[in-house]
Amino acid sequence: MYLPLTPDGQTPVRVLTIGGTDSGGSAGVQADSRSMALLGVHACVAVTAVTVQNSLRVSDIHVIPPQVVADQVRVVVSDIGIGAAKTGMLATEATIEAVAQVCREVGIGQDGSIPFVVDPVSASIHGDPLLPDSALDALRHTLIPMATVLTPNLDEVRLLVGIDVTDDRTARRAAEALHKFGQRWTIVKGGHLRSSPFSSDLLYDGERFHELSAPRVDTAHDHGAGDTLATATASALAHGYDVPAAIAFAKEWTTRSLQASYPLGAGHGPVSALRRLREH
Ligand code: PXL
Repeated sequence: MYLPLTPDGQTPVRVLTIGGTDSGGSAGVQADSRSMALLGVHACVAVTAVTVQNSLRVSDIHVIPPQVVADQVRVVVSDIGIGAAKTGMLATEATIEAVAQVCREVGIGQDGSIPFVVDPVSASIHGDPLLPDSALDALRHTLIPMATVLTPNLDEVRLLVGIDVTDDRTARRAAEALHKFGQRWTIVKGGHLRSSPFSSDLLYDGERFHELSAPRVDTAHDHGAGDTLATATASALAHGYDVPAAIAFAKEWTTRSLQASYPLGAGHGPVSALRRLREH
């Protein structure tokens, strides 16, 4: 259930998150860093955008210049070294292109040696856009093909391939359509299919389907759930897990974080990695 912990005084596994901040502390690089800390992983962070956000809405976005995003990635990889990287909110087409370029340069992704989880974040939990539709093509054709794992939710599946997933058959069709972008593994996350008593994620490597199912956790406080799954996957990959094992680990970690979710402000509360502190 847990990733191996590094003894005191030794350098732990490092994972780089490339994404936006959430001033409310529920999603984005804050959620990623918190999950990583509680997984025993050292979080490195390349910020793409600052969101002005609370539990109710995203009211403003300040985009970091793409070159500054790329420089954060470059200096971290060249000095600190990382075992995996993940992306979340990328904010603009220019940032997607800069991230793809620097990742290629430093060996992140399928053509390099560093596993790469691409979470194609397009909107906040409140429905506020975090990526313009005009940037979708850059995501489809520039960044996603570099991914070791692509982790869209059902809204992102609809945006990327225009398929409305309502059952197992349409989930398989979507996985096949998404897989044509060229990434190594595709997951279609079923967590948003609220008509189902299960949260079933479908994994596809171009040949075989694997299904991972967990009982649906009935909570209104699921902010950061997608970030948590992608982060836990990247953290397990950094420890050398293969992709199906990393996703199985991440699914269990996310389910437990959903079970421990808590209210925050007047809107959506976050999933909680903090519950790890009560476990031994
Ligand atoms: O959960 C996806 C996500 C990622 N990154 C940022 C966000 C959100 C959702 O709200 O705000 C910055």
